[in-house]
Amino acid sequence: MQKDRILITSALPYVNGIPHLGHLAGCLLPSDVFARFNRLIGNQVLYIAGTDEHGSPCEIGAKKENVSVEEYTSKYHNIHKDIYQKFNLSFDYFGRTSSKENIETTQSIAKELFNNGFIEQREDEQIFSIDDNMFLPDRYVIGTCPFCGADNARGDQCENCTKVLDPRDLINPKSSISGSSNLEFRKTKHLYLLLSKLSDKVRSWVETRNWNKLTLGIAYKWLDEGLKDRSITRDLKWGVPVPLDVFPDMKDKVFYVWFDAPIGYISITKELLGDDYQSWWLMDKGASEVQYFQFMGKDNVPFHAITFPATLLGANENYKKVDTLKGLSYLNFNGGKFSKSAGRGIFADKAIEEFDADYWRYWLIKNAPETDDTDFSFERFSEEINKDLNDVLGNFILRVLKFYNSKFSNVISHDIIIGDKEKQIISLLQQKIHNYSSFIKSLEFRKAMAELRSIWVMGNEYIDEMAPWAIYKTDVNKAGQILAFAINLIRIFMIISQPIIPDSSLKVLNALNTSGDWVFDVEHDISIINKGHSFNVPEAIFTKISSDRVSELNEKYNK
Ligand code: B3M
Ligand code: ZN
Repeated sequence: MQKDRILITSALPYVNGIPHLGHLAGCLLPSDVFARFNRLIGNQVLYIAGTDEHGSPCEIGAKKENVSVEEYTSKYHNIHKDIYQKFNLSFDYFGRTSSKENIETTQSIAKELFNNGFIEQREDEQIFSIDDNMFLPDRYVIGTCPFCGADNARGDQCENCTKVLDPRDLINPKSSISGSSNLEFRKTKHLYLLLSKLSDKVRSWVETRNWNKLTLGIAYKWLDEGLKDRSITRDLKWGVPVPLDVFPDMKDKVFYVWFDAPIGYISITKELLGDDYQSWWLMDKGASEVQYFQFMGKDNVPFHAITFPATLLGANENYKKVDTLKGLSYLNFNGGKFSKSAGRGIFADKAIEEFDADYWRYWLIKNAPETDDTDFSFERFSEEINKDLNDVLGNFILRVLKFYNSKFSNVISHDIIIGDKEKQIISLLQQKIHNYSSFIKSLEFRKAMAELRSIWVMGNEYIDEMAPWAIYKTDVNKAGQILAFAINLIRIFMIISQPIIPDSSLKVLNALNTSGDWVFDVEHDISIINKGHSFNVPEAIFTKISSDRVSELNEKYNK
């Protein structure tokens, strides 16, 4: 079989602060399921992510913690990495955008853009805070909103009325860093990416994209409104320095974080593969064969559908660009936003202390915020974990294995007999596994999960209908055959569940002394475990979440 080459990137989470469940649900987990699935069916996968480490929030975070920015970003990079490992995210590499590879790659792409005439230097006026001794990024200027009168509107946007603002619009502006209103306009030079000049190139490229309606809608909205030239540098110390050999009067400037962050996808690949990165990223070096999937929160879509492709198109047409783009909505907590300051919501480091990764993975993928925001509550979480993982899946597995082991032994001594009922199950299962795979391939995770759950349900229906417990009293051999067939169902169920609940699947597959290779042909796979094959009965696979526990959790995380 011809292997596909699949490149997968997950939006790079900002390094400042601890990730919450929303970050996992709305980007990282779906990308991991997709990566695991593709590996499972035999494709060649490269799955890349990392932390987005530049921008003023890191400078400010470091100041608050009284450490250097390097120490600060390293500390949080490690926290992110550790948490994602605990959630079993299977990145081939988890890098960082502050790496030397990213600095080099960003600088060289900027040079290419400049040489091709797509970068220009312009002089601007910008707010300088005399007491902070720095130029203030727009969102660090706060004041009264001229539209709705809310205090504390930010210079880029008013959160109250959502109007997009210019810091000049604010009434009584002050610095959100020091609170000082000792501000003035100062002239400063910046590099502009000439998106207006790149617009036709981007449009022709977008026209070749086989994207969904939503993504195309966003892309054309931007294109139709006209792409505006964007400043891609900032007056900050922390960031990718502007290369002075090409831009000699740009001392003490760094690139804007959104300019260097997506270039991180390329540089993180370089860090992992060295020169072999080319076969994934350069069209004439093999990347034309690659299918590239990007996962991100919906607010990141314009950057991935327009500005990053524009950057690459302007630098060198030979760069691989995204084929399929999956933008996801948000996860809410009990109807509101996750908020650290308000003590609302559970953050990823705590979540994984409360429950095993598979519980979270199952729930968050089943309820992936695909079309709408998803609302998390411990009530819904426990209800679905108890029903689906315990009653449907876990119970089926344990009932069958325990019964066989106690009435016969842990070595199979029956043939796999395919009667009418079994025939029916085989063909339905074949169909459903096909549907499940198609849904994952088309990134429809909720539909895939509904299919998976309905596959699990087939196990219980089979033994309820065949009633080996009752038959055992009159026909011991027949009861054994039914159970032996059911044991093969368990094997198939766990093989296909691996991308979602890898730990539990592996535990059961190990107990069955069987491999986790993908099922191509149910008719063949259904008798892999046959006479002479031994198994162990695993201890409880999942544990129910009691209503007392739910109250405790609400007490703890929803003050
Ligand atoms: N760090 C935004 C976010 O975490 C941003 C994504 C960068 S992707 C190159 O939502
Ligand atoms: Zn407002």
